[in-house]
Amino acid sequence: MSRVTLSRYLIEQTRSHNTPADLRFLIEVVARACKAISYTVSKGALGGVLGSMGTENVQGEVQKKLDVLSNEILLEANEWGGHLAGMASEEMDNAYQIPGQYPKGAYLLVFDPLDGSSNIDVNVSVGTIFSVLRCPDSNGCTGDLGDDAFLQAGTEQVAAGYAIYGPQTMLMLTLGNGVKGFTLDREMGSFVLTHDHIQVPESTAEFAINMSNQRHWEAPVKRYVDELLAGKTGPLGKNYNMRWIAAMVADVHRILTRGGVFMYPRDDREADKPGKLRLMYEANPMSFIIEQAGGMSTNGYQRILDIKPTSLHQRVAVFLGSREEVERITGYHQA
Ligand code: AFP
Repeated sequence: MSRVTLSRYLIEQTRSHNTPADLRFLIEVVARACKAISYTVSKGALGGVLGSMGTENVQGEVQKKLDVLSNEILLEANEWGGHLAGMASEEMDNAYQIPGQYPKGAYLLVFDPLDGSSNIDVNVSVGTIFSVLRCPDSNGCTGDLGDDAFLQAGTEQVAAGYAIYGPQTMLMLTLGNGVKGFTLDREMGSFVLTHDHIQVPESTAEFAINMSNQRHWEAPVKRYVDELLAGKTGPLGKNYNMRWIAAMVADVHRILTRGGVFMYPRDDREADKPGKLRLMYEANPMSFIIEQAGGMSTNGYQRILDIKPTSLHQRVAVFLGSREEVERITGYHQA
């Protein structure tokens, strides 16, 4: 059987679902940038790309060299094609303006260029997460773009995806009609459709959470995790296993593959930060993907995709994955 590359898949989407040509181009450009990031990541110490820059991003986190390189790769790949009105990145304080010499387009691209950067120097999986929104100005976003153009609920996303740089490089993509997985064929240089029908199993016996924060969690999360740990003789009546990779891409990828529940709850350390994860760069795209694969995603109280952002770097608590477990933990918050 002939192989379906990402390009062919996108062209078929245009025929079957009217995917606009400029959105198709946008996805192809992002995929090309992810290939370049994959190549750069894989060089490791040989390419001099490990270690820190010695600078901090807007979140006050120390930037790794690969955070900065990946950010530059995505900006350079996407700024000239005429498909974007602007970009926003976890690594930049404000919206990125398309340079004046290039035409502007109808879409906004939002990304976390290198998720899981604490894994870089220890050769564990990292990834790139992206989300695509429409420019909100019906006359076209022609002038300089303010941060507020990006402050749209996750339900407004027209596409989202991530690349995972692990034993294989894969691109997982949703255009709003299911989730498809593509594996990078390094010899051919193309992403090939290898995971056609991705569904998160409804129930699971696997959870992911950073247990070292347990003492800081709110009561519903303490209760739920205590019940998970109680195993077969506890109220949930089964033994659970735990995994934590410290890169959301890798934990979500496992959940898309075999189910599970991923949690990054809010905690009581910094009252002004509801959780660690960023709504626009991490939680929204991953929630879109998980929902499109039949899973569920909430902040404990409401569907993440319904949250209207108030700032570009807003944080949020995240509970996502297999429906049965996300419903349970959400119910404990609402009790
Ligand atoms: P970095 O990309 O800044 O390393 O953060 C990754 C992340 O936002 C998310 O991908 C992980 O799930 C989470 O942080 C890991 O956090 P811990 O440091 O608590 O393990």
